[in-house]
Amino acid sequence: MPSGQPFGALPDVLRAERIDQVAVLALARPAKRNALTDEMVGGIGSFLDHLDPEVKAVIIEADGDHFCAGLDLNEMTGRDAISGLEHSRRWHRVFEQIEFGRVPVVAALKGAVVGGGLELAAAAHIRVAEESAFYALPEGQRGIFVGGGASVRVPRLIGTHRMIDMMLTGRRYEAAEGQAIGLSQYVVPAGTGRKTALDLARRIAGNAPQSNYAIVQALPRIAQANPREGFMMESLMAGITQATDDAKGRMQNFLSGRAPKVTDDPR
Ligand code: 1HE
Repeated sequence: MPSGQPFGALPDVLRAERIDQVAVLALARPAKRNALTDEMVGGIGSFLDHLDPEVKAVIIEADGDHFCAGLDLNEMTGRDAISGLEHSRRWHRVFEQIEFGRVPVVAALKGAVVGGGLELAAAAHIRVAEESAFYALPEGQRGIFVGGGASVRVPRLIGTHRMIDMMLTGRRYEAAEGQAIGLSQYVVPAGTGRKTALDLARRIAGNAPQSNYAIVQALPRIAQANPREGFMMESLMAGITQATDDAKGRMQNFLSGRAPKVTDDPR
């Protein structure tokens, strides 16, 4: 890996930095409301491919007032059906790297989280929304369909009926209502999204890697599995995680009074 490019070759519309065990990727195209070009989506994939093994959590945030205005519509006008299909599959590959990558991903949201921007956010594990955040799926108004995984991920968050309403009517959810229906886990005051995301990412980074791996890799699969296979997968992960020296040490720390109690809220 070239030393000057610890996160791979990123286009200038993405910016990456490392804060201890957390890698932060910023969408850096605020003049275009961080609308996603092919180059940006490829850059997100490259960033994830080049994560240092020391990195234990990732934050995706955005410059400017808006998280992301979705797909850059300029890049869509000339496509035929097959290149449109291939384009969608490329987004799927990169967003799958987010959802099923090595480390948990926290998205720090504000302003527009729309179209492909919501698809990107939905691939993250934790969404922190500033009060300015709003969500919409304007694909119906643009004459197209979602293509970055929303039809799979968004119904899991809010139910198919709400997504149908968003797409048919252009309904927009504001931050508080978005949190209430499951679009984000947190709503925080303006200007504090990055700090909250970093606090959460540091806590995630402090967990045992085997637990984080099981949570990110196994939990979503168990949730979609037939319960018989789900229970078996759960037992396998339970056995594997508790057999690690790391888990044994952590349990011993609690038993000898050296670990925080659940009553000690870390927030
Ligand atoms: C864009 C895009 C874009 C802004 N592609 N250029 N997404 C949408 O349909 C959402 C379209 N965007 C908007 O509704 C608004 O731009 C916002 C609500 C996000 C922000 O409004 P505002 O008033 O702050 O900014 P603006 O003046 O509308 O936009 C600033 C510039 O960004 C302007 O360019 P300029 O050269 O005139 O300054 C806009 O054209 C540009 N811009 N959004 C291209 N999306 C894998 S399938 C996914 C399918 C989708 O994501 S479809 C949904 C697309």
